[in-house]
Amino acid sequence: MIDLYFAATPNGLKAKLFFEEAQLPYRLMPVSLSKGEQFQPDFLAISPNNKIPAIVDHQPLGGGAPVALFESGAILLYLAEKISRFIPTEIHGRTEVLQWLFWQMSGLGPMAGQIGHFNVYAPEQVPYAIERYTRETHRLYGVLDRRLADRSFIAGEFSIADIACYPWIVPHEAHGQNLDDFPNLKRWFDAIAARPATVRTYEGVDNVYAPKKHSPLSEEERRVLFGQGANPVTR
Ligand SMILES: N[C@@H](CCC(=O)N[C@@H](CS)C(=O)NCC(=O)O)C(=O)O
Repeated sequence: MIDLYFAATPNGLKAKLFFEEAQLPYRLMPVSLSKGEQFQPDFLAISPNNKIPAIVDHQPLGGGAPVALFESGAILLYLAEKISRFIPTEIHGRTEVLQWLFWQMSGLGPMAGQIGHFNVYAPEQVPYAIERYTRETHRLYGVLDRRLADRSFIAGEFSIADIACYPWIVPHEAHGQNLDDFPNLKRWFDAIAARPATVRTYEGVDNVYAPKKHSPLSEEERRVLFGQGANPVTR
């Protein structure tokens, strides 16, 4: 069995989407980020960066002690290698998948995360930040749109590159992006959205970046989520 430490955010949903696609048994271990459960010592022992997702594989390949992992890209790669799916072994195909996985981890995720933050959570409008991250996210959506012009999936067959990117396109409205501007990306997005595993992954999941549906964060939640320094404050 594999434990998935989870909250319904784009990075958490990446890992859940993998399990659903692979139909690999997993145990969902909810972590309340607004309560600061990510700072509990038990969780930090698994995920020292105090972030979800994290997994504990109690039956790693080759046996031995359970394997604990944090960082969604490392998790996707670990799981893909464990079941020999969603990443080719052949060098060219494998390299393509890895490049796009790292592109998501270092570009799309962090930049879209910033515009999501400034559009949805920032207590006041910060025009410079909104302009900067909206543009950069627009650029990144454009990169993906061009990549998808002549293919169905991001890198060869359906892979962990698609699994990594999809949850980061779901909140496109919160990113200030219109998918009609990116027709290839939109075609891919609609196709991934229709996959049964995607439907299962998102069942009962609220749009994390839909502030109008959510009650506003309390001061305490805001402090836990966005006010951290080296010495964590929890509730
Ligand atoms: N690079 C990390 C980012 C993970 C991340 O940012 N997780 C967020 C939710 S999407 C989190 O756990 N935030 C809680 C916190 O920062 O205290 C990954 O891809 O796993």
